[in-house]
Amino acid sequence: MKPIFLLNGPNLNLLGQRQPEIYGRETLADVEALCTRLAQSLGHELRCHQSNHEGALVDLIQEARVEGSAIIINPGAYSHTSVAILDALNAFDGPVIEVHISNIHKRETFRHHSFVSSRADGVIAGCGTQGYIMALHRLAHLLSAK
Ligand code: CA2
Repeated sequence: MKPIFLLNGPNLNLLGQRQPEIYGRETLADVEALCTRLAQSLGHELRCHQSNHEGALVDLIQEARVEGSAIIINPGAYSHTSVAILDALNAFDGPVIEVHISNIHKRETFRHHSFVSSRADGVIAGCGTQGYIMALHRLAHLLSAK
């Protein structure tokens, strides 16, 4: 079975360092370590990446196209702007779950629309970093049904 890719977009490297009232107190390293352990217990390998650069995220999605079984992606602010990330995801054949730590629908209007949601097989928002855990459980289920 190919690995699941966990991709995080711009500024998510700052998790746990600022704005804990919105994004919680866990660091990205905490989240990645927890998800890696959970993935293993579900019988999957996890590959974690974070980038602040749109093109680098497109490259990672293209890598997942060849080497990955599924994608969990929090595209950060690129969710609301990036047709390039949407196009890259549209070229990926496996299941995609979009995660937002905060409830983007409860925030500023410009955060209400995500280009990625039109491709995602599932969208989790407002569940904190637990959303990544939920996404992994969902993917394990979808991949086992294949
Ligand atoms: O709620 C989410 O997960 C977001 O994808 C986070 C993005 C935001 O632009 C989206 O609208 C919703 C921002 C990530 C910024 O992350 C930080 C974490 C800690 C401190 C500062 C920024």
